[in-house]
Amino acid sequence: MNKHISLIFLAQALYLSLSAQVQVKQLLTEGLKDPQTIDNAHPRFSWKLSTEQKNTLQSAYEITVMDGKKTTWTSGKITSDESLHAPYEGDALTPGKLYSWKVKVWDNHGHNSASTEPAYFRMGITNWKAKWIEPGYTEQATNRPCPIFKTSYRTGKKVASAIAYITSHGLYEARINDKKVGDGFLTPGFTSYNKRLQYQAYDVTNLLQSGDNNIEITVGSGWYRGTIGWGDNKYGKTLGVLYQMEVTYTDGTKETIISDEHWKSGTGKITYSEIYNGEWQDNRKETTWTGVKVIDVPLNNLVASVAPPVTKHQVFSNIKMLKTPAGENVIDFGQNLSGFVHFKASGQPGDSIILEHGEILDKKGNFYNANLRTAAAKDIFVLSGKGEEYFEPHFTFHGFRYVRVRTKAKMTGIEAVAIYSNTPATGDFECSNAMINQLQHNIQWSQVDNFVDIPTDCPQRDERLGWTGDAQAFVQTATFNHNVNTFFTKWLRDLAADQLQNGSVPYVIPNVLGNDATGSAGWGDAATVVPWTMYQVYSDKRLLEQQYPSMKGWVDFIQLQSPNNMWASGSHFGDWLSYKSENRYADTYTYITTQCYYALSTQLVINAAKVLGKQDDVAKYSALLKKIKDAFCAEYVTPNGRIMSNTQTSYVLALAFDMLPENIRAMAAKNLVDDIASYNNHLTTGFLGTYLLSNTLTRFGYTDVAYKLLLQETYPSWLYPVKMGATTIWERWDGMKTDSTFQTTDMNSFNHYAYGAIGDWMYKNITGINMDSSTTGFKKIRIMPRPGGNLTYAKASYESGYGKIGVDWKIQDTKFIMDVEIPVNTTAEIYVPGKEGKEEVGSGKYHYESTINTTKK
Ligand code: RAM
Repeated sequence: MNKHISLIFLAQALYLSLSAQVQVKQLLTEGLKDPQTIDNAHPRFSWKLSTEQKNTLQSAYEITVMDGKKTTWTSGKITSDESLHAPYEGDALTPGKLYSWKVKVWDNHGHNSASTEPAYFRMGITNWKAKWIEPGYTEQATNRPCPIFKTSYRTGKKVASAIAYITSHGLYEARINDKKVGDGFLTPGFTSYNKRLQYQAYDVTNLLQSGDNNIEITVGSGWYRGTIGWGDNKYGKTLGVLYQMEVTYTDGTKETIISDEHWKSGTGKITYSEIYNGEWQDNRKETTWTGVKVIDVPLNNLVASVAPPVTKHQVFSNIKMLKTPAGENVIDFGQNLSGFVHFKASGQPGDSIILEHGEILDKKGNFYNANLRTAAAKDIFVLSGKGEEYFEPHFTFHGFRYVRVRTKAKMTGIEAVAIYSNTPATGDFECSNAMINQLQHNIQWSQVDNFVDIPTDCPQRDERLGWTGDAQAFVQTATFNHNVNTFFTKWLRDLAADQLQNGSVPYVIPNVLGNDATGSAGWGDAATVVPWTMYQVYSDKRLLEQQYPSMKGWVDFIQLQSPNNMWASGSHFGDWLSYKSENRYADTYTYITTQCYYALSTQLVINAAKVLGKQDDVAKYSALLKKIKDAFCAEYVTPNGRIMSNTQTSYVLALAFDMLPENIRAMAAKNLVDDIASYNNHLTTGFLGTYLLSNTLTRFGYTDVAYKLLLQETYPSWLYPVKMGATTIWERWDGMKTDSTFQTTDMNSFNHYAYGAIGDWMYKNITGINMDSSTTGFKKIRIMPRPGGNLTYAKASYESGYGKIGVDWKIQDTKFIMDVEIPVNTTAEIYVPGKEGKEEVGSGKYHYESTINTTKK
């Protein structure tokens, strides 16, 4: 062997051994990368493994937590294949302290490796010294301008580290030396403020300088006192801030800067800002400063943030300028999004720029915003006239694709910016049908547009509330598209906080609609469905445990409403917005929906009780569940599986929640399919039936019918809005009719994720990404594609807690060709269409070919 060849050999051997070498990456603490506010005494650590070597499983791990160079705790070598949520089990961690951690793993091939980059986490604080401050001036009665609070802090020493802890009554934006602190918007977020007010922590070391430092915090009315849920001042009348900055100097000395009586307050350029109505800025305004009012508010509602903040995402700069038939200037950004428009402008002092936001053009092509109801969604900017000025709103967001502009000023650099919760994207889906791809695009967009700190129904009109029914219907799909574990952890804490004493769950969370707006079947069940989904998808057992009293509380509430085990009282939204025409309507009797959800939530409490080892509850709720189902069948079901109302939703709920005895399920499924056929292959389901419909059809052997519904292009169907040019999911199947007129102005959102819940079926069935239900977190994967609908290819990837699951199949003549990727530290069973049985595999990449029957169905 000559020298050259032997070098190549050596390099190859090195490559092989390196790529076979297991590596540890993506270290997360409580589901976040390097979080700054850990509120749990036992933070949990997760990591992913990577290696080119097939069939790799973790066999052991060792976590080490460090405080600087000092080891705080080490787990020791633990024999385990678990790489999600390993808890810290050392001594108490110090509030405010930054810790680092690393992990060493061993695999089943005898390799081991340690993480190369340490991960960090900082504990939240409990020792608040800061004082709540409010404006020292008397506020205007209406159109209240945004208060600004400021202080200046002087130091001659070199700063080694500075951490700012901030929260507010209202929404805050903090600036240090005129630089924005952090990249979050709408902070401190929307929670049930009186019970849980989040604070954020920021490492501001790099924003400080020696000498004078200006700290300035502007506060907007936001959800706290702005109009929300058809009223204002829901949480308080006056805005305020709480600021505490812990500074450590290079000489080791420390200083704490706090909000107190020495701060100043005033109003500035933001003369008005409201979430529904928009923001007004007047660049001619100067601030006159006065003192502040220190108020005595208990700090016991302060909690650390656990979810990612709302941040800026896609920027739309490729815009279309329209002159509408009405002669107005309208910008088309091409996508219905949540966020705002920013731009530069120059003109005369006092020139104004008025931007109004709308989702859709009317039949004639004119700007339309009547469906926003009372939400003005109007930003007004007034120029100082001094050179080029930049505008961007601070404390509002709009749901829009079109913007009507009125101005004399010259505008440049006009862009729309999408803002939403920074939940990591995890899923992608694509297939050979362009309309289905647009549907997937619309689902993805309606998800992010409505994940603006809380899961909302819609982002545009005077609503934007955390509707529980919408969230529970969509949550499973949401988990495919993004990692929403921490997002829902935050929201579930508010759900539990706002749950009534008797266990009833509000229609919306945070509850801004009052204690009478509670207790609807299919809505309140968010209390059980969401934590159970988080447990299944993310293996989040701690969350399940924390939510367990809330889950049980909801079922116990229902039980109180249900003499003889029948929930047949109260007012409920039922199968909201189901199909209605002049001659036919698909109304499902309300108390069929109540009884089915009573069973579902009871079942989920039983499931949770099993996981948590609560045997007494398992027995108790299992006995109850049997009675609920018996009562349902006695009252609503005939011996041959016909269910009262005879609607698609009545069958779907009964089948999906296992309400019927085994022997009549097939007959009930047949009735469902007959009903679909009687509508000429159209669905008629509303919010409750739709998200379960296709999965139920597949479960009972009717995937072909599910495909017919998916491919249906006429109303009511998923593709009808796509055909009408939708870029997001509509609230109603016929938000815009075939003649381009609108269904109604009253309640007609063009950006509502609820019907987007078909996404779950697409990932699970078209591409076949499933989990073996005996495991959680996709530890054991099941790949089971069900090609159909004349699709010639489909591919999806899903970033699970262990890593990427990928499926990519195509059909060539009678050949089915599929590539599959299974992440390290998981196993999978693969079902290949056209092949008998399944194949059990470990991690790695696999290629399959088979022959299938492609006769068109
Ligand atoms: C509407 C909302 C929401 C729905 C409720 C019942 O106001 O848009 O989607 O859950 O009604």
